[in-house]
Amino acid sequence: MELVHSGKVRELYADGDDLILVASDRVSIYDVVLPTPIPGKGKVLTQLSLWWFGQLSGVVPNHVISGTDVPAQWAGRAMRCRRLKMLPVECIARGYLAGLGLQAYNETGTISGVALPPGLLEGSQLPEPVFTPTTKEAEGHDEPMTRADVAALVGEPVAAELERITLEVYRRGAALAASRGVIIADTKLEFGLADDGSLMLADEVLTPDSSRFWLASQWQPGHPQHSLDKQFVRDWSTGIGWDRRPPGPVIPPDIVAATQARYQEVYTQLTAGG
Ligand code: PZK
Repeated sequence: MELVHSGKVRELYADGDDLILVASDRVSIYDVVLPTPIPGKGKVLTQLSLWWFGQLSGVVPNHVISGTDVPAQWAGRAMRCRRLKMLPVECIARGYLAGLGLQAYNETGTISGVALPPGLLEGSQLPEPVFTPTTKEAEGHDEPMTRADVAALVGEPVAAELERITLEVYRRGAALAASRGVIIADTKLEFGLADDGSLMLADEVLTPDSSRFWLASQWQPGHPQHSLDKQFVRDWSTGIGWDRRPPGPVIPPDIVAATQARYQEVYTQLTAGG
């Protein structure tokens, strides 16, 4: 199969008219891919995405053709997808203050043009989720976009739909996760257009690689929050004095095992029961 894109932790292959999106077991922290894989991570994230696509199918159609009709070597960690014309916008919804949203708030009191109340802390919940689109940069970091920037790229009607659907996906996902003890602080979505012009949700959805997942029972605004999935790796890498510059350190077996178990728990906690 022809490799069409290779990301930090995933690959995209062409299979005739379809694409095969393959999630690896690679893990990235502080933007650096570590040399040690987390066995099962690719499967967990793929199965979680497939589950969310199903949960959200009433909100927005998606690019998934099949989670099972994929080459055997990637069984469980690949999705067969429709090839879309991808829109050049990272559609982000934020419900809590972290990362670039926190930085914008501290500098301006606003996020993507939305004025926020004073006195919010790192990790605070926002009064309402905010749509904070960014560019997709091939190199370097994505840049914030205004609604006008998005409209200039995709047209006003599509821009309005992107905002509405992104916020709706976030609200539904965050509400479901909250009912199971997990805070989804923010999430990044990607959309594309099908041949008939219809808007579809693409890529992965509401995974810990595309979103910030926090354990509700440990949430404490005023400090950086513990990431539900990668915290053992982050804490260990800090503890050994890694300076966050590549190459990343080899992860010892006990940290691999704890992180592997954590990914399985996140999947079970979100998807189990009704
Ligand atoms: C597409 N990416 C990002 C993902 C990578 C890169 N359905 C689609 N149609 C056309 N293009 C894409 C998709 C999807 N999803 C996604 N780039 C293009 C990406 C995974 C690995 F290397």
